[in-house]
Amino acid sequence: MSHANTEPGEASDDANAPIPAKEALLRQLVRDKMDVIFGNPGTVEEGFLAALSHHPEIRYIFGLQESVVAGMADGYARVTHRPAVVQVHSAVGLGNAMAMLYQAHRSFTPMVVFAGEVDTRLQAFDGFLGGDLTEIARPVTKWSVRVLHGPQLLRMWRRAVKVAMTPPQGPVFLALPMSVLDEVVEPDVHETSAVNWHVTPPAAAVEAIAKALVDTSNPLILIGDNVALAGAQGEVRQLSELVGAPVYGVDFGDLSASFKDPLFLGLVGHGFGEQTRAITREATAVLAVGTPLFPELFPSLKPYFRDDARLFQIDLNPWEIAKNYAVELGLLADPKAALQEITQAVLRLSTPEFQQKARGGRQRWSAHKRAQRAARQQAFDAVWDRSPMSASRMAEVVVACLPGNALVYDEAITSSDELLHYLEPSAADSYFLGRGGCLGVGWPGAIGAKLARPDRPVLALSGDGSALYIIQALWTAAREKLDIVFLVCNNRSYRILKVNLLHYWAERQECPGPFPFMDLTPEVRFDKVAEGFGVPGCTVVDAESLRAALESAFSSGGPHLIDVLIDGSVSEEVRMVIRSHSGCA
Ligand SMILES: Cc1ncc(C[n+]2csc(CCOP(=O)(O)OP(=O)(O)O)c2C)c(N)n1
Ligand SMILES: [Mg+2]
Repeated sequence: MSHANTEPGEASDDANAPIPAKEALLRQLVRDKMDVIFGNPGTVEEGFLAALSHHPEIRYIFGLQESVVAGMADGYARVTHRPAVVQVHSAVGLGNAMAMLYQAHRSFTPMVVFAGEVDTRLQAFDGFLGGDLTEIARPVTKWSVRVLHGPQLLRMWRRAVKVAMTPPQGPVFLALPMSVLDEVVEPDVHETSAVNWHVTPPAAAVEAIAKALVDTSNPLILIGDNVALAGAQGEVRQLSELVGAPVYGVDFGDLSASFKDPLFLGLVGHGFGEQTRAITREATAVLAVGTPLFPELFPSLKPYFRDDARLFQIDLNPWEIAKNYAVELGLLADPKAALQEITQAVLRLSTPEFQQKARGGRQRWSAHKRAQRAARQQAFDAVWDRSPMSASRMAEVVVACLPGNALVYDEAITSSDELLHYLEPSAADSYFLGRGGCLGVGWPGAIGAKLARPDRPVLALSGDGSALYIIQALWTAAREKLDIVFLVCNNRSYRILKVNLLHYWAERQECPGPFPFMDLTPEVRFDKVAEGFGVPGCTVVDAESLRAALESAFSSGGPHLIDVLIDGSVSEEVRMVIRSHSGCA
């Protein structure tokens, strides 16, 4: 059957009968089970979208702004561990998506992004919406290309998928001129090949790392998102317990360890290197797995490690190995396979002295964790009855009301520590932290997560400031009737910027002054905004009404927004700065 006799979307008898390239691309998506497209349409994509409308097996998730679109794709890819497909509109749609693509690129989320553009014959006119799309996308993608020939579309598409999925994973971009999409081609659809990256390290390297961990007095394990990618949470716990080493999350957005593990001591944070040094500088041997060292905004210029510390780094990303710090051994290997091998080697090398030392480590660090938790609980108890309610009181109620199999997306910013204290997320793929530095990823990310796991209740927490970067994401949740509870941790400010400015003043021995541009006044009525987008909303001011709102939202289905008014003061931090500097009045 020739394509002239075949309706769009209708299967031809002959799989290779000529069809428009856009139709071939849709078949390729179905072949690879990449059957969700996140997008926002424009004129130059309309031909593709008209063809898509004949493919009910592919779902188009409509976002009202490209930042929302790319954010939803990010969440979807993080939960499915597969590449998400993103369609944006020419230079302007790509421009709107840039911040989300930046964060996806920095945090290694696999996505295939494409934009339409005019017919190649018209590009020389440099007309309306013209622009060099591939140059715009290049810095925030692993690979950025324009397809110029219809018959080559699927070859380049499949390569794009492979590049996005091969560690270090990340977004890729294709510019697809209308003339290329309309060209009639022999489709040649076949499954996209994947690179198997489960590479076992060489035995000698394994032996050397194991021996160092056995010989050393004070080991430390640092982990990041490539541990979660490899599914190596259990291997981290096993090795840390075997050698008695504390574990800290460094570049930690996915759940690379259970917060309930007795030796997992939390996250080092991505702000200040000095805080990280307090953790790293005592270690005599450091094993970093699947994480950059260090991704902080303000790295320390002083050494993070003792002069005689032995540093080992295992990652799937060669760029990150020995990027900033000399390593005794850097291993390009699958974290899961490497940790399994190292554990076996440690068991072989184990002696009674080593076992005693490891037992000492386990006792010391699990006691340290218990003491840390107790101190935090004490601090939370001290502000328990505060009005507006404290972030910790809010977190306690939220966690108590959370359905057992819930998936939590956390962009709670300065309320996140409180949430983590009560939640102690444990199961892989049950907790996702906003990453990559771009605010607003939380709510679209939760929508993507819900689409990936429709069977699980989803809670999306966001700071009030963060939510306002992508507030129209609520419309997509209403349109798709998604059971998501959107919770605003509303302190009516960019509170973290106040805390960071206090650090800045303290470092420079300056007295605190007024905070510039950090209060969100006039107040935003999130409940009314949500209702405008078709999402029932309410505002709560105390723990009891929060509990009632959560119970009702989780039991009634569809999206709900709960705006929780919490304490946004930073008076304790101000007092700390004043105490550290005697010159303040
Ligand atoms: C797209 C983007 N714009 C601006 C910033 C700078 N920024 C970092 S944190 C922050 C404030 C976050 O406020 P909110 O979400 O209310 O959380 P809170 O600090 O109050 O807990 C801002 C504006 C950013 N990281 N990303
Ligand atoms: Mg805030």
